[in-house]
Amino acid sequence: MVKDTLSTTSNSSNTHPFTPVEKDTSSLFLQALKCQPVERTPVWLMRQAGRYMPEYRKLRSQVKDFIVLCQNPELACEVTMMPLRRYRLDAAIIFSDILLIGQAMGLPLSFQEGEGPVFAPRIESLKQVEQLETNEAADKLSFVSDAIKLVVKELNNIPLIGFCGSPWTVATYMVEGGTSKDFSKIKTLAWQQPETVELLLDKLSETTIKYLKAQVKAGVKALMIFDTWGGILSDHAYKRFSLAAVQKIVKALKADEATKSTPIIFFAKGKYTLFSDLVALGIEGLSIDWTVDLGWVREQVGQKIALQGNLDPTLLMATPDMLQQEVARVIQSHGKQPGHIFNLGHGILPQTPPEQVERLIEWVEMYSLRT
Ligand code: 1CP
Repeated sequence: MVKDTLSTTSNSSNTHPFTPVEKDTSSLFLQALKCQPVERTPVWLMRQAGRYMPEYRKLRSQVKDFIVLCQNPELACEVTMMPLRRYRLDAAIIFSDILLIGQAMGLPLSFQEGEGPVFAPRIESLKQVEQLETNEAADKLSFVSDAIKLVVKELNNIPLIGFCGSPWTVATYMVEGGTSKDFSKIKTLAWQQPETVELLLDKLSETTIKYLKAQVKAGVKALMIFDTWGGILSDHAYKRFSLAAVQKIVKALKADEATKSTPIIFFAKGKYTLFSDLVALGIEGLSIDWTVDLGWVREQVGQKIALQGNLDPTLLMATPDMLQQEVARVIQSHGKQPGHIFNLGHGILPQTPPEQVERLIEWVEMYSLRT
């Protein structure tokens, strides 16, 4: 039924058959990221390896400590591959976490059952920030490079995405001590001692640049910067505390021969008032949450930057009919021009039924518009 109502614009299988067996689709993700025409919309999902998968839960019941899982290249490779074995996805993302960098810089991190990440002690003073390590910190994350090398061998041409958190987003966890509801600790520190927060952001930026360069050297084909919590700041504060650090990272990567051609996707969750600044970063893609219409975003950003997104992750708990309609709506909202990578507007939720992911991927293929 959904298909009928949309048949004038949908790329239904009888008009443009997609035959994965005959065609090499390995570079669809990178082509779309370069805003080149593609025969169908590529798809991958934020947090595609995670607790919604029975095989992941089984491994997690054996390896109780999440950090141990990330630090073991063989296990991290195995988890990265789990969704690729189950679904026909167009990209993989290395299994790791944005917070490990804080630990590498010397702030003890743990992940507690039901509680999420915990930094203890949390950052409260300039002195603590001064003591954070930057010289060797990126080297302490070499297990991520080792895992990348293993995954690249297994992936067979499917592009692997490397990632980091934005310095601001990582700093929120280091100052709050973990997940926060109102971010009052980091905001208070920023208003009372902006130089302390800025030093922390500088140190995180410096380490992140080295860390991302190492990921590219190890074999990732694209990079993603997650700024999950930039949206809690006013535009003015965002430019100072989040955007400036991301700018520094992008500038350093684009100035280096070894990394300048690796495309970068930026997830500035909930920050849709500063599109011209986001585009001016000189990145290749923007990841968009579900609160805005992709077609509207496309009008704001022009044709030269790819858009990734933006299905509400809770729609994976909807009825199949509703999910189907919404997949079609997202694709049609972006429209026929090149540069759309289908994804969720945020990470997949642990309660997601795995068979809904299978349906989603099938429907992305069915409703894809040839660009
Ligand atoms: O098994 C478990 O209990 C751990 C759950 C888990 C997983 C699967 C955590 C703890 N991290 C991860 C992996 C992860 N984290 C990936 C892997 C690759 C993939 O996408 O498959 C990525 C890209 C992240 C990124 C990440 N971690 C972000 C940015 C994206 C986002 O979702 O907003 C953030 C904010 C984190 C912090 C973090 N790590 C883990 C949790 C539960 C959280 C979020 C805590 C919070 O809600 O504040």
